[in-house]
Amino acid sequence: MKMSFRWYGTGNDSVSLSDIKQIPGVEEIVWALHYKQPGEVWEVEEIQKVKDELDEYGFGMEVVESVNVHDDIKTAGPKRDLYIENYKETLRNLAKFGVKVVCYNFMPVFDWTRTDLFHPLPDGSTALYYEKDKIKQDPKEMAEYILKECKGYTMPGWEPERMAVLEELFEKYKDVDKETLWENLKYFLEALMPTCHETGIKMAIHPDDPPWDIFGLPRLLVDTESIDRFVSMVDDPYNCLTLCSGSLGSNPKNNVAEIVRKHADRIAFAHIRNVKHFPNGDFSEASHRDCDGDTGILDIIKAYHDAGFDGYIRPDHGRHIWGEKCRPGYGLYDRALGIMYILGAWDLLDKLSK
Ligand code: DNO
Repeated sequence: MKMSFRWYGTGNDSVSLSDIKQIPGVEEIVWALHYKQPGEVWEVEEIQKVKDELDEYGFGMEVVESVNVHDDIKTAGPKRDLYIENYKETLRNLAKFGVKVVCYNFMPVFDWTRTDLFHPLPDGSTALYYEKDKIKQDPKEMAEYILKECKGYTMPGWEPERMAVLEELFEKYKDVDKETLWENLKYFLEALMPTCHETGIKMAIHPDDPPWDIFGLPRLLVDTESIDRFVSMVDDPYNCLTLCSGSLGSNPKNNVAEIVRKHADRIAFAHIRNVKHFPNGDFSEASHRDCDGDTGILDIIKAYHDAGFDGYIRPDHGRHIWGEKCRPGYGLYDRALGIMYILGAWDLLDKLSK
């Protein structure tokens, strides 16, 4: 496997490339042009700027997270084919820089959702938290709540520009039920596969987070059955998964290690995150240490190791520790600890298997 670290870019992240360079084992930076709107083409000159920065530190740029998918593609809106053509052009431009994996999601309207971005934990740190009762049925109310609670940070998909047109966005999805969303996803992927073969880029979908319907919007990739459906719906080695243990692991019924064993050949990118469940359905994000949560981190790492996984791995959200001021879930310290935990387990498995 190749260890990677997500970085939001100069001026857009409290973590610097020189900080990341000091974490043992990181080969790749998971990056994106965060200022780009869904549907826009990523131009060569823009990508070149990122490459120049990463080259200075000897980091690879093989994984992009994310090239976001325009709502017209998700809803079969009037400009879907135009935006698909733009997406293909972006893939061709990315391929010129050796990009191998593009992560994206097909969640309607929002990306991931939490009710508290800095929830205090008993050890004095804070973490992302989901309290069922705080999910407002009215998404507008929820957006206001999130904007108020999140100390100036936004969760992806909850940007003020999008919140300003929330009603319009909901209107677009009003006739999109789960089956229609599946069809639209299939249409998108079938259109992209020839470009993926031509460029050597794997499309790696991120599962829905949390893995259940919210605000009356359908969510597709939520459990083993839906993941089985996804991989067979477009049965192509370039149609892959970003297997996020924390997203799927938010539902205690999901056995993530089993999913890894079943679909290792279609996982291009692994997000490793631990989640602790409460009996009422609330959950808190936790440190990467296996016993701090319920996700089965060691089983998952073992499943990847047993499969000879040679894709990309990154620690996912960390807690906020040692007073660090950072994007929710994306600080330096706890993610660096996560890397050392994953590498510790991996190196031992390597040693034991020799
Ligand atoms: C959460 C992330 C997601 C992911 C997108 C992919 O921390 O893993 O926001 O980047 O869903 O498009």
